[in-house]
Amino acid sequence: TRTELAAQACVLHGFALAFKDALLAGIETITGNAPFRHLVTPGGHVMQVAMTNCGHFGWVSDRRGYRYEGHDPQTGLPWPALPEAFLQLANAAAAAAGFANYRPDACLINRYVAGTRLSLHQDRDEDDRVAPIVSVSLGLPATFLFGGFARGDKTVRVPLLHGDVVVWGGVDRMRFHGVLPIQPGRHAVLGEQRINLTFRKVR
Ligand code: MD3
Ligand code: FE
Repeated sequence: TRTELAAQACVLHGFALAFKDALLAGIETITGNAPFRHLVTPGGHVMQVAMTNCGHFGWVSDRRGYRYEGHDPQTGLPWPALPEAFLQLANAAAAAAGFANYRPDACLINRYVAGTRLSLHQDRDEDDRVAPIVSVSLGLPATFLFGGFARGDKTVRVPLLHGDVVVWGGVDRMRFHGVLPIQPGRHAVLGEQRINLTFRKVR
């Protein structure tokens, strides 16, 4: 089933469940080579969410700013490749949401533990501001905040469960969004964490 959030944004409930073994194996390989780390914002704050990346580009933040980099600054190595199963999932989810021929070149992997939140923001570091972002939720549940085009616009709360996929593109691509603090709990497969993958077209 699916929930429409806006003209070009929807939740595909459970869409990633068919891919979960490949997702978990991929995350193991990726984080073995590019470990989760807490980035520092340009303002000097340590981010609550731990992050890593795979694909041609990875999102990084430091005192100099936010940007995409071809190499992991922590190891000097290229980011791990996007596994084929990740690309197939992202492409199939985008197609189901009405975006044909989606070919992401980056995947940001976020890890949340109990109490971790992600404050309201826009994703504006990608050159392509229209191509969809495909988001895959794994592990502990989350409440996603879906806003408008100005920070102060009303937000709606969207519950996201293990296996849910959200697709946002076109006119809804630049909406403000965030994640409320994760409630303590244990997921049967992922344990005491939530992992979110966001596929992006950067260049
Ligand atoms: C709506 N991640 O990594 S994914 C992020 O659950 C991020 O980890 C959240 O926001 C997470 O930047 C939310 C869903 C998402 C991603 C991008 C969007 C929603 C979006 C871009 C525009 C509108
Ligand atoms: Fe975001």
